[in-house]
This record gives sequence, structure tokens and C-alpha cells, in this order.
Amino acid sequence: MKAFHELHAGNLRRGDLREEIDSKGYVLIRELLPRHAVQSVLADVTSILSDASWLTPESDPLERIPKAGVAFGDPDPIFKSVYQQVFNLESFHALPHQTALRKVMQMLVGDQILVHPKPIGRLIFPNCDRLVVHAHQDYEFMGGDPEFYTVWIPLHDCPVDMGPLRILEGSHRFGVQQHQRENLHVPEIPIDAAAGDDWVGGTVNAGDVLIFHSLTVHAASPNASDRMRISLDCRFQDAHRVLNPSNLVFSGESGKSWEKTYAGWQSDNLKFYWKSIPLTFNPSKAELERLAETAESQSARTKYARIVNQLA
Ligand SMILES: O=C(O)CCC(=O)C(=O)O
Repeated sequence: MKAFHELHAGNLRRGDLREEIDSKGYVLIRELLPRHAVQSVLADVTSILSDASWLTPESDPLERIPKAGVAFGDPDPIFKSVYQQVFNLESFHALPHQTALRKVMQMLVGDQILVHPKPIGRLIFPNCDRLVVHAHQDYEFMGGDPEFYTVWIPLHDCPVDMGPLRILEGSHRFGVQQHQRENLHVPEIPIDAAAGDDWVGGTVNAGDVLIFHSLTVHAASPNASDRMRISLDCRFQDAHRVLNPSNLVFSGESGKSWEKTYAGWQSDNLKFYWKSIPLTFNPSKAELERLAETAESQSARTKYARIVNQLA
């Protein structure tokens, strides 16, 4: 696989960033985030995994070595309950708001950035094919305006055998690509059908960030190491552009809420921060209210009603 092209945080210029993203669909920035900030989130996450008895007690939780025979992933109920604890961490939500990252994202999207409030944590057990995320575009899952960017942040050094993300360079130029859904838990683009130039990849270290466009096709590499791969991905856009409101709320049946998420937080600074930003929704609140009455299935009507209630 061709190696990532990389920029260094020490000499970033708006024009270089724009050129990288426009030509390749991604930019890898080395040493952007303070390593201690990333490692402190890792410590919080691995403490939860250790308490859940996922990790071998003989080693430091920061080493992320799973107990023999243990491997969980979505949609396993055990995975969901442990993931919920990770999602509730204040440090997990604070990482995307790090000043250095905000500045870079402002260079890319403009001064009025919206940090999508629901980062995703990846807790990837080694040597477990069913947990490998296949090729897709994030726009397929997030909707709204395709001019948003994902930032992939490993919480530890991630050499190729530990399963970092890889990118189909230039694929953002091919518009929305066809995702297959039949018999799949998560839709994906068949690897041979994905349009783009070369697949690129390589080691991504703690402190590095991999930024890519919502239409850039990407996939995880298999984790062939003896450790869990733990990363966070989050999304940024110009706050003036439309947003799919489901990116702000919890539309599933899990009973998640922001109040539950915030229950153990020390500071109020990041609670509901997006409520003070004027946003334009697509679908609009009026459309969602109509869908809550008219959508074909009962489960879809309930889902839309949940979104409407949380936007109130
Ligand atoms: O980290 C992974 O395994 C997948 C991440 C991903 O697909 C994303 O950030 O959109």
C-alpha cells in the first residue's frame, strides 16, 4: 500500500491544508495534539475496559492486552454497556475541542466551526474479522451537507499491524458511492467497486490526526497485533451549513440522553454547547414532526418523534 502523504503540525499553512484535502481527500498531520492529552483519554478508557474484565490483569491497562478468548463488538449487549461508559467520559468529549485541532479545522471550514457533539470511540479487539470496519463514506451515515470533515485520532501509537484507518486517495471526487446494505449490520462499499486512486496507509501515532472529507472512502486495516486498537473519530463543519439533527441527539432505542451522558462531568463548559449556535437543520424540525406522524413503519415514526422531542 502507498504511504500516507503527511504534514507536520509545526509548519501548517491554510493553503497547504486546502490543497491536500482538495487533491487527495485527506490530510495526515503529525504531532498536532499534545500526547499527554491523548494519553489521558486512553487512561480513562482503558480503566473502564479493565473494570469490565476485558483486559489481562497481568499487564498495565494502557498496554490494552485483552484476556484470552475475549472479543466484543457492536451489537453485542456487553459491548454496548461498556461502550456507553466510554461515551459518558468527559475527557472523551473534550478531546475534539483541543485548541490545536479547532485551529486546524477553522483553517479548513472557516471561523464558525461546529464540532459535532457525538464522537465515536472504537474499541477494536485484535484478530477479529467481524470487527473490522469496511469501506464507506461518512456522508452515507451522517447526512446533512457533504462539506464536513472527519478527524480520526488514535489514542496510542498505531502501527499498520494494529489496524489504523486507510484511505482511498482521491475518492472524494467521485460523489456519493453506492453502499451495499443487504444482510449487513453496517452498509459498506464493496472494495472492488470503490472509485478512487490508490489506497494509502501507514502508522498513525498518538498526537497525529487523520482528517478526511465526508465523501472520502476509507476503511480500517485488520488489527493483527496482540492489543486492542482504541481510537476516537469526530466530525466538524462550518456552522452555517445545514446539519442533519440526528447528529445532535439519540434517535435509537438505547435510552441514551445528554443528561445521562453528563451525569458524572466536573465542568459545565461543554454541556449542550451547540444549543447557543444558530443551526439550520435538514430535515427541518417541521419535516421531522410530519415524519413522526406519517412515516411508513411504527419504528420510523417513533424514531422521528424521539428526535423531535430532544430538539425541543
Ligand atoms: O476506526 C475505525 O475502525 C473506523 C473509523 C471510521 O470509519 C470513521 O472514522 O469514519
